[in-house]
Formats: sequence, structure tokens, C-alpha cells
Amino acid sequence: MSETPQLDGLADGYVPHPETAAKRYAEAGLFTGRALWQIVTDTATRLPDAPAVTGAGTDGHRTLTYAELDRAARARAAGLLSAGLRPGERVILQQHNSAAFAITLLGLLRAGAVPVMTLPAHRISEISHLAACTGAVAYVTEDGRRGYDYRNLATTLRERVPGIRHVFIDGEPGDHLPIPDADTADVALPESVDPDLPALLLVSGGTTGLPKPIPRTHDDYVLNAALSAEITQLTAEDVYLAALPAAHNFPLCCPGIFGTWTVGGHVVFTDNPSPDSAFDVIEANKVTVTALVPALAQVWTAATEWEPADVSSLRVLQVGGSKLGLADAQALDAALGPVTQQVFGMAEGLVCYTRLDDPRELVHRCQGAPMSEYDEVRIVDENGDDVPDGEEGELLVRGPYTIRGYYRAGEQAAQSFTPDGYYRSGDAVRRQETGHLAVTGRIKDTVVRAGENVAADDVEENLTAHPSIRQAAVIGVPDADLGERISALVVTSHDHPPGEPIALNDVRSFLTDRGLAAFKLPDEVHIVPSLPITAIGKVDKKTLRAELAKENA
Ligand code: OOB
Repeated sequence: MSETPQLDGLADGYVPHPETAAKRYAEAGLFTGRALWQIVTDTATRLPDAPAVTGAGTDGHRTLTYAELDRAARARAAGLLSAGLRPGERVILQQHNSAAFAITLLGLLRAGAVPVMTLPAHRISEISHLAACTGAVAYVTEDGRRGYDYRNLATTLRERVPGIRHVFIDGEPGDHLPIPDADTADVALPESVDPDLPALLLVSGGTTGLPKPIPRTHDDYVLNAALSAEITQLTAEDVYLAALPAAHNFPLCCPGIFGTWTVGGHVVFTDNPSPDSAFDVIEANKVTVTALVPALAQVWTAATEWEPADVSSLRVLQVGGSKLGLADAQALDAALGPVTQQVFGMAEGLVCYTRLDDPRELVHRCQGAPMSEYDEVRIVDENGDDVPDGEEGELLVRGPYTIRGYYRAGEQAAQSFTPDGYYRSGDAVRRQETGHLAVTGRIKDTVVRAGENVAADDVEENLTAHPSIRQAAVIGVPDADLGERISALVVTSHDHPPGEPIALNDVRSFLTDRGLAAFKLPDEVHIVPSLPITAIGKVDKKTLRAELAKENA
């Protein structure tokens, strides 16, 4: 390790790669020792006048070139250091998609601080938990411009987490301080980093309990960006639209924002991913690549029917975060051309992509293959033994950009790793002969009905094939006779007449015709206006179960 000045306890509670593995990755040229912020400084040297970022509508920032972005980031770093922030300190970052987000993120990195990448939808319970557990000293956020006043959250956070010394607000600061900028001539910025220490902390998308901080190092995140950019064949000509919340691993680095900056492309932000707004942004900026969760991809597919904007500049539309059903994948390609790329990733590391030259049939039917040949993937049964290709098992993974432990997250979180360092994803997958993985569900997301294990995902995928059903969530409800009964909550499709019920018998015979076994058929079907979603837009089963339990109490 290099002689980095004491980094405020950053290394405490961080689990690095074992030395032999780190050495192997370095020798293979995977780890380059660059700081994450060097992605931008290097591109600024090569292409100073190329557009780097364009902000969203309410942002107030025009397009910044790489030279301008680099300068703005250094000024912000200088401002933050002058305000008393020290290298290695953790800082909660929570901003909507905007050029200001990009400048603050790079400013924090450039100052050697370690941003904790929270999403705009997080509230005091997640923010205070993450602040306390990471030992954060500052909270950087924005005013109430976008419908929620983060300044109030900041005030409560200071009361609850005394370690928070600073609050900086983008926009009207209210009782707090504005985000500081300063002249870089007056403040020395750290020139180097320890590349095997965390550059930033991602937040787990967890559907159980509170989110856990995920330490991503300079070396691993620079690699993640570069490999992802290569697989998506990004060049300086590409325009990436950050439509999902930018602090999430998918839009941030798969290839997302950092991947686009790696090759000198242009990142356009929007904080409104609905088609009526996003399609205009695509047309105006000639966007070539973007990333969506499946629920949004469905909405975009439908909107091509009526939105007048020309979105033919899109060459890759990435979909991931939860399972994209076969019919939805086909419909997406039919609406927009052969542009869909499935992405199966996790903030903890492993990212799988379908490749741009994969046959469309394969792209529609699987979630992708690991991005690096150094990814070690095992698919195991409940005893931890490898299953043959084609059979379902839990995905375990270790590799150059997959973490070896959560950051300061305690004993229980350590259970997520095997003794030999594999991350237990909790995802049920099947490996095809081509090496591509098909995600079949979450290993624990099952209903145990009359002693039979029913995978929720299997029933959900079949339900969404029903012409009247757009989205479905299957939940086990405690039942005196069956142990659990299968409850299906469904959102109706646009063609279904509003207010008209969906008959249970009709659904059951539809599923039976599709070949679903009798013990997997729902015992009840409820139409709901929408399903609760997580901060990134995945169906939130934890909330759904709690709501259902309350109703049944
Ligand atoms: C991405 O990251 P996270 O950390 O929010 O969530 C990871 C989990 C995975 O373990 C899996 O359960 C699920 O989300 N997931 C998918 C999926 N992509 C993620 N399940 C089925 N099909 C997919 N395509 O969600 C994430 C990170 C980087 C890139 C893309 C997604």
C-alpha cells in the first residue's frame, strides 16, 4: 500500500482482496492504480473541448466541456477542503440527476473524500442509518426545488447523527450552508490516492432490512467503467442519457456516467424518465445509449405508439435491475428496433451483459454473460455443491470488481460471503451452454403452499403473459389450511377496461393452458393500481408483504 496520509479511518471495516488476488489482477493489467477522478482529468487532457455533461431542465447548468467540468470539480474540491472536509472522510451525497450532481461527485472524489451514493428517494431512516454506519461527517444535498425539501431531512439528520459536522445545500441553503467552491490556487488538492481503498460507497438495493454500504475501490470502479464501455462499444461519439437515479451502479458505471467519461462521450442528465419528457431529451441531444428498469422499459415501449419525438438515435437501450420478461423484451425490440441489451448486475460487483452481436433470440431470453473473464461464477445447490449447466442454483461470485465484504456492516452481513470469499447473491440462475445466465428468481422469494415450494418469479412471468395483466407480484399469505396461499397482485394492462374485475378462474385456466403446474396456481388475484417500488424502481416486496400483513391482521 502506498504512503497515503492517514485517511480518517477509511480502512477500518473495509475488507480488501487478499494479496494474492490483488497481485494477480494487477499483473493481468486489470488494476491500473488510477484514481477514479482521473477518468475525467485524462479525458480533459485529450478532449478538452468535447461536451462532458448537460444538466436536466431545472438544473440551471448549460453544457460543460471536459475542461470546464474538470475545472468546476477542482473548484468544488478546493471549496470542500477549505470548509474543513478531510481526505478519507465519508460524505452522504444525495442529489437528483443534474450537472450539479456530477460536479459535486467529482469534487468530493477530487478532495479525496468518499461519497456515500444515496438515491433521491431515500429518507431519514436510510440516510441516518448510512450516515451512522459509515461514520459520515457531512451531508451534501439540495433544496426543495424538486418536490421534497431535503433541508428538513438535513436538520433531522444533524439531530440524530451527531457525527454530521457539515451540511451543504445545492440551491437555496435555508438554515444550512451552500455547497462551497474555492480558488484552486489557494488550496492544495491531494494528487494521488490509494487505489485499493474505497473511492465511493454504493448502497445495496436490498429488499430485506436497511441498505448496506458497498465499498468500491478506485481500481475496481475504473475497471468496471472501462470493461462496460468496451462491451457496449462506447466511443467519444456516444451520448448517454442518465435517466435512472444517477447514484445507482447501473447508470453510474455500467457503463453509464463513468463509462461514457472514460471514452470521452457526452452525459446528458434528466430527472424525469417518463417518455413524454425523456423522448424530447433524446431527440434534442441525439442520445445513443440509456438504461432503464423493466417497468420503465414497458412504459417506453407503449409510448412509442403516441409520443411524436424521434428516438431513432438510440442504438443501445439497456434494461436491468429486475427481470425483463420475454414478451416485454420482444415488444421493446419491435417498438424501437434491435436495441435492447439485458444487464444483470449488482452494486456488490458482478455485471452481466448480453453482447451487441448476440442473436436477438438469446438477448430476449437471458440476462447476459459476466463482463470479465476473471469473474469466477459458481451456481450451487442448497448444500453449496455446483449444479450442472442448465440447472437452477444460487449464484455465487468473486472477481476483480466484486467486493469481499460490506463496509462496517456487522456480523450478519458477513454471512453474505463464503469463507473463500464468494459473494452469495441470493439470486437463482441457470447457466446456458453459451455461458449466458438466465435469472429465475430470488432463492428466498418462494411461497410454501401445502408443503410445495413455488418460486414467485415463475408465476409472475406467466401472469404477465396474460393480455389483461401488465405487472404482477406473487406473495405468500399465511393460511390455516395451506400454510401459505398464493396471492397475486396485478396491475392491469392499458387495454383492460378500467374497473372491470379479472376472474380468478380465468387466470387459473390461462396459466394452466400455458403449462403451469396446478400447485403453482394463485389462490387469489387482486387488482391494484400500482405496485410499491424501491428507490431505483424495482417492485418492493418487503413493503408489499408488510401492507398485506396489515390488511390481514
Ligand atoms: C442492480 O443492482 P442492485 O444492487 O440494485 O440490485 C442487484 C439485484 C441482483 O442481485 C438481482 O436480484 C436483481 O437486482 N437484478 C436482476 C437483474 N439485474 C439486477 N434480476 C433479474 N434480471 C436482471 N437483469 O440492479 C444493477 C447493477 C448494475 C447493473 C444493472 C443492475
